[in-house]
Amino acid sequence: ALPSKSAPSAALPGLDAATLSSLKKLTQYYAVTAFIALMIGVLLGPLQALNYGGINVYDYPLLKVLIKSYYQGLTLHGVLNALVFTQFFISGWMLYLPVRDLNARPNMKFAWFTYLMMTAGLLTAAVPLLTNNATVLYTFYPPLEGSPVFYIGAAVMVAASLLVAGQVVWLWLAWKRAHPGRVTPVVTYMSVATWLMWVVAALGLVIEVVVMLIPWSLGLTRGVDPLLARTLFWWTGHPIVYFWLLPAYISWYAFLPRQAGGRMASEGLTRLAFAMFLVFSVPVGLHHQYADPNVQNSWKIIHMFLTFLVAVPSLLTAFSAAASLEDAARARGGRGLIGWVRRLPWGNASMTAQVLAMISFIFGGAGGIVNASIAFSPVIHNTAWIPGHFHITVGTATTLTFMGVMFWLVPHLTGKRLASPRLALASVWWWFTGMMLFALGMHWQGLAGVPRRAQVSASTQQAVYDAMHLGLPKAITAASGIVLFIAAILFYTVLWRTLLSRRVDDPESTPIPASEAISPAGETLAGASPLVRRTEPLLALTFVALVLVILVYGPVIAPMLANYQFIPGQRLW
Ligand code: HAS
Ligand code: HEM
Ligand code: CU
Repeated sequence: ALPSKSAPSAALPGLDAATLSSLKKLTQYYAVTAFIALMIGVLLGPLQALNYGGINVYDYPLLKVLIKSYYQGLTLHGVLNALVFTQFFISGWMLYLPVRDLNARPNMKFAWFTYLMMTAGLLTAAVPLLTNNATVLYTFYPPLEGSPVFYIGAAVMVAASLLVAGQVVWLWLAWKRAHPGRVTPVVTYMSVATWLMWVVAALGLVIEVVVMLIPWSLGLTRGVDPLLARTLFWWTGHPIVYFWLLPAYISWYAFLPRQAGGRMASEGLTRLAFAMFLVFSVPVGLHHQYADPNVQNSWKIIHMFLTFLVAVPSLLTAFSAAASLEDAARARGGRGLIGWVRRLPWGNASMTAQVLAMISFIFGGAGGIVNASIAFSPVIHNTAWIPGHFHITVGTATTLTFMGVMFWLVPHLTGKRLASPRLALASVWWWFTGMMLFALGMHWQGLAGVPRRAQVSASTQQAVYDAMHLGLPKAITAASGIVLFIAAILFYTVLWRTLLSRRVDDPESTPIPASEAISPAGETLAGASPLVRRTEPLLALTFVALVLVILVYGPVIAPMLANYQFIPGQRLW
C-alpha cells in the first residue's frame, strides 16, 4: 500500500475493509471497461495503417458489414482510443490513488454512480457511432453534423469525469481540514492538480457541446458557427492531452522509480511540474488553429509562446525521471555514462513498458515542439506527420504506460497473478517497435505532403498517391500495422488470461510500488521549503489558471460572438 501518513480521525473516517474491497472492484471496472474500448479501437488501427501503406481493405464485403466506410472506422478508432479508453482508465486510477494515499473513505455509492453514468454515456454515444449516424471523427468539427444522441452521450461521459474530479477534490479538502498545516502527500498532490486542470480545461468543450452542438443537432437553432466551435473545442482539446499524459507522469514519478529499484528524485520538483501544468495547460489551444482564418496572428503567437512554456514541466519531468532511473540502476551496480541503463530490471514487463513509453515520448515531445512552431506548422499541419506525432504521445507514452501499470494493478486489485510475464514483456517490445516504425513511416509521409484523414489507398486517390514514390515509408507504415496487431494480441492474451484466472493471493501482497524520495517535501508546511509552501494552495493556482485562460481567450472569442455565423449542418457520409 501507499505508506499513508494520515491516521484516520473523526473528521475524516479511514478506509475500512469493506470500502476498500468495493473501491478495488470499482477501479477494476473502470480499468477493464477502458481496455475493452481500447481493444475494439485498436483492431481498426492496422487497417488504417494498411491504407497508409497503399493497401485498401475497405471494399471487402466482410468488413463492409461491420463498418460502412474508412471514416466510420476512423471515428470509432479515435473516439474509443483517445476519448473512451483514456477517460475510463484515468477516472479509476486517479480516484483510487488519492484515496489510498490519504487513507480517506470515499462515498462509494457516489463513486459507483459516476462509473454507471460514464458507462451510460458511452453506450448512448455508441449507438449512432455504430449505426453510422455520427461519422464526424473524434474532433466532431461542425458543420459536420452527427446525431444529437452522439453529442448527448459524449456530454454525459465528460460530466461523469467531472463528478469524479469533484469527489477527489472534496476528499482532499476534507483531509486538509482534518490535518491543518500538513503538506499534501505527493501522489494526492499530483492527482488533485490534474483533476483541477481538467475542470478548467473541460469548460470549453462543455460550452461547445451543451450550448451549441446539442441544440443545433436537435434542430433548435438554424445553424452553428464552425470557428467558434473549433476554438471552444481546442480550449479543451489541447489540455485534454495532458489529462492523458499526467496520469502516466504520476506513475513515472511515484511508482516507476521503486519498480526500477530506486527513488523519486524530488517531491518539490514534482510538485512544481504539476503546478505548472495546472496553470499553463489550457491557454495554448490556438496552436491547433494556426491555419484558421479570422483569428488575429498576434494571439496565435501568444499561444505559441505559452505552448513553449508548458513544455517546460515536461522537460523537468524528463530530467528528474532520468535521474531516478539512474539512481536505481547505480544502486543495482550500474556504471558508466550510459552503461548504467543496462542495469535496469529489463526483465520486468511493467518497468520496461514504462521506460519504452518514455523513450517514445522524447520523439513525441520533440515533434510537438515542431508542430507548435508557427513557422513549421504549414509544412506538417493536416498531414500524416500529425498521426505520427500523436501515436508516440497518447498512443505510446500514455497507452504503453497504462499497459505496464495494468501488469501490477490487476494483481494488486484482484489477488490474481500476472499470466505469463514473458509474454507480457514481449508484448511491450512489440508495441514499442510497432509504434516507432509507425511514427517513422507517418512522419516521413507527412513531410512529403501526404494528407491525414484521407483514404489515400482508395481507387480514386491511388494514382496521385502512387505518383509520390513513397515506397519505403509506405512499406514501413504497413508493416507497423502488422507489428502492432501482433503486439495487441500478445497484450490481450496476457490481460484476459490474468483476469480470468483464479485469485491465489491476498491482493495486498502485491503492494502499490510507492517510491521514497531522495529529496522529500517534509511533513509540515511550517518546516517545508518555500517551493513546497508556494505550490500547496492548489485552489488559488486554479484561480490563476482560470484568469490566464480568460485573458488569452477573451479577446479571441469576443469577436466571434459579435459575428456569430449560422452555418447549416452537413452530412458528408
Ligand atoms: Fe501534441 C497535435 C504540440 C504533447 C497529442 N497532439 C496533437 C494531436 C494529438 C496530440 C492527439 O503545437 C492531434 C490533434 C488533432 O487530431 O488534430 N503536443 C504539442 C506540444 C507538446 C505535445 C508542444 N501531444 C502531446 C501529448 C499528447 C499529444 C503529451 C498526448 C498524450 N500537438 C502539438 C501541436 C499540435 C498537436 C501544435 C497540432 C498540430 C497540427 O498542425 O494540427 C508538448 O507537451 C511536448 C513536451 C514534451 C517533451 C518531451 C519530454 C520527454 C520526456 C521523456 C523523458 C524520457 C526519459 C527516458 C527520461 C518536451 C518526459 C530515459 C530512458 C532511459 C533508457 C534512461
Ligand atoms: C488515427 C493507426 C492505435 C489514437 C490513426 C491513423 C492511423 C492509425 C493510420 C491515421 C488515420 C488517418 O489520418 O486517416 C493505428 C494503429 C494502432 C493505433 C496501427 C495500433 C494498433 C492507437 C491508439 C490510440 C490511437 C492506442 C490512442 C490511445 C488515434 C487517434 C487518431 C488515430 C486519436 C485520429 C483520428 C482522426 O484523425 O480523426 N491511427 N492507431 N491510435 N489514432 Fe491510431
Ligand atoms: Cu495541442
